[in-house]
Order: sequence, then structure tokens, then C-alpha cells
Amino acid sequence: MKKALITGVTGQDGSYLSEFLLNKNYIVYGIKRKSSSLNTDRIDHIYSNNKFKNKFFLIYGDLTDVNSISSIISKIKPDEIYNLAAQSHVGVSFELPYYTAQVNAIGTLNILEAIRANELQSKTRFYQASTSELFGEIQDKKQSEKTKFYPKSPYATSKLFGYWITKNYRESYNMHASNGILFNHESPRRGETFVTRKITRGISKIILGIEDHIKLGNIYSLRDWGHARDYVEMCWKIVQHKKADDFIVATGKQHTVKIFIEKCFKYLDIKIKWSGSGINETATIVKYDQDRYPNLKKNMKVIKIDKKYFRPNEVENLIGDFSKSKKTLNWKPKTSINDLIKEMIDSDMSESKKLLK
Ligand code: NAP
Ligand code: G4F
Repeated sequence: MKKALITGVTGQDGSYLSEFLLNKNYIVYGIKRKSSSLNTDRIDHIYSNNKFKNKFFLIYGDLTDVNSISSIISKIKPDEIYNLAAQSHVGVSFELPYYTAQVNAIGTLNILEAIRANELQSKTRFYQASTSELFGEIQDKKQSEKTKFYPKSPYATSKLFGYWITKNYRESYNMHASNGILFNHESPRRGETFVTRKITRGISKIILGIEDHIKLGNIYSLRDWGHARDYVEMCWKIVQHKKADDFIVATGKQHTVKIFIEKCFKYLDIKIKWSGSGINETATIVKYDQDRYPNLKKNMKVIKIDKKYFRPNEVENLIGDFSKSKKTLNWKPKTSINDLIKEMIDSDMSESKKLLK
């Protein structure tokens, strides 16, 4: 049985990857960090599943604490390490640049050095969660493995180090160390402050009368959104590939945040109308079924713009070219954006209903 170590196991991708690997009969060790309140919501169902008894283990550790990382790696001697842990919020990285660099850049180096210090470089394969944010100010219409990087945030800059140090250890020490350059991927388990989840959760609360509007920043940026469940399969494929390499993981389709909002309301059969511009732009409810949505009111302003959510530097336009992944690893995304939205809204509707009980 193969042993996998996942950093960031309590995050969105960590939870999907744990399920994926356990279903492939791996023994999975997850590193969770100490927090003052429970941070295992996304993996509690795995931990309590009898099917995975004695196959799923959680260990305290922190990427910024090289001793904890090295001693975990030395004890487990994993066949595969998936480095998913990060301060992953681009907006927050402008407020916490040093911390973001410590976790995302030095944290990645801490793992690579721990592999070497424990002389596991020929046994342990390493996966680094790289990101489309590396492309930032885009240099190609569609971004591929050959597109030049131009990071535009402390987050992206810290991930640039993670990308290059992974490549550097592959070339310097012949390690099986790969980068997945993943474009945005979402799910019902997405953190509540990322834009898609903020929207699906916010709309559910508006429908149930818990809140009356959502405040957003730049609704004109374009993103290539896929489903996290599809993307973790590709992370595993990258690690299984005979040769360590770097791969784009994307859908090849892009939408603005504004279109994402429209699609959410369309799925719910609610008609909205946009008016105003810039900071004064709003979306108003114009048509809906009163019996189905008793808490809604006509002309309710459900989307407002707040300058608080604008970033000092914005990545306006991302769309990935995943042809290398398709050709080399026979991977392609399975979930359409409409199906993703349906899954997220349905899940947030039932989560928000629990708040009313
Ligand atoms: P996420 O939900 O924010 O999860 C991040 C995980 O990292 C959480 O488990 C978090 O623990 C953990 N973590 C944070 N700081 C840590 C530290 N100092 N030591 C140990 N663990 C720490 O992120 P995600 O969406 O699953 O993304 C997974 C990875 O892929 C991240 O590296 C992200 O940057 C990258 N990525 C994500 C996307 C995307 O669209 N989702 C796209 C490209 C790349 P807590 O639960 O305690 O906070
Ligand atoms: O959902 P977001 O915060 O994701 P962002 O910045 O694209 O980063 C995510 O994807 C990256 C991959 O490209 C990952 F590496 C990273 O870890 C993270 O998972 O924002 C998406 C867009 C941005 O243009 C942002 O300015 O939505 C815009 N936006 C508009 N209003 C907002 C909001 N973003 C957030 N989080 N909150 C808002 O109120």
C-alpha cells in the first residue's frame, strides 16, 4: 500500500485529494495546523468513515516549522507528498505579505529540504500546488506551460518561488518533483471568502431572508473556473507520470465574475437587472416566483460594489491551455461551470437552511 502525505489536508483540495487517494487504497497522512477552533469540517466525514479506519491519519505540523515537517517526513517516509498548504488568498496576501512568503515560499523549501535531509530523494515523489496567478499580467492569450510568468501579488510572487524551487530540486538532485499549474477551481467546500463561494453562499442567504445583499469588488475580472474534484485527479496523475514535469490544469473557458453571478440567478429562475457603473453598479431583482421565494422583494438591490474588495493590483484575465495535460496524461475536466454552480448553490441552500433551525 502506498503512503501519501498531504499538507493542507483541511483545505478544499486536501479534502478531495484525501478521498481520491483513500479510494485508490492509499494510506493517507494529513498535516493539520493547530488552531483555537476546529478546522477539520471538510474532512470529518472521512475521518469518521469506517471504510477508511486505520488508513487516514492526522498529524499536527506547520509549514513554517521546519522541524515539525522534517520529523513527520522522517517517521512516515511517504511515497508521495502533495504540498497543498498555503496562505491561499490573493487579497489577504497584500495584508500579510511576509507571512504569505513564509508559508508559500519557505514552507515549500522546508519540505524539499526535509526530503533531502532524510535521504528520501529517490523514494519520495513531490507535488507542488502551483497556480495560474503566476501568469498575472498575461503574456499569451491562452496560458500554457510555455507562457512567461508575471506575478502581480505577494501571493503569486511567493508561489513563483515555490514553482522554481520545485523545478530546481528536480534538476539539481534528480528528484521526482512536479508542479501542477492549476487555474481557479471551486466546489461546495471552497473557502467562504473566495468570490464564487461568497456569491453562492450570499445568494442562498438572501433567498432565505438571512441577508439582503452581497458586497463585491471587481466583477469584470475573467477567470477559468473548474471543479476541485476534477483537478485533484490530475494532481495524482502528475505524480504517477514516469517523468517529473509541469502541467497546466484548466478548463480552457473563461467567464467574468459578473457572468458567474448571472448564471447563479438564472439557475434559480430569478431575473436580475444591472444598472449604474463603477462603484455605483448594482444588480436588482426584477422577476421571480413569489411563492417559491417569499423573502425576496421586487427591486431589491442584491449586488453592490464596495471598494474594500478591490485589490492594489488585479489579475484581469486568465484562461488556460491544458492541451499538454490532455495529450500526455489523458486528462480533461469533467464538470461544466453550470453543473459547478448547481452543486454549489444546492449545497449552500441546504447549509443556510440549517442556520434557520
Ligand atoms: P485552502 O482551502 O485555502 O487550503 C489551504 C490549506 O493550507 C488549509 O488546510 C490550511 O489550513 C493550510 N495551511 C495554511 N497555512 C498553513 C501552514 N502554515 N502550515 C500548514 N498548513 C497550512 O486552499 P485550496 O483551495 O485547497 O488550495 C490548495 C493549494 O492549491 C494551495 O496551495 C493554493 O494556493 C493552491 N491553488 C489553489 C487554487 C484554487 O483555485 N483553489 C488554484 C491554484 C493553486 P487551515 O484549514 O488550518 O487554514
Ligand atoms: O475568488 P478569488 O479570490 O480568486 P483568485 O484571486 O483568482 O485566487 C484563487 O485562484 C488562484 C488561481 O488562479 C489561486 F492560486 C488562489 O489560491 C485562489 O484560490 O477572486 C477571483 C476574482 C478576482 O479578480 C477578485 O478581485 O474575483 C474578484 N472579486 C471581486 N469581488 C473578489 C471579490 N474576490 C474575492 N475573494 N472577494 C470579493 O468580494
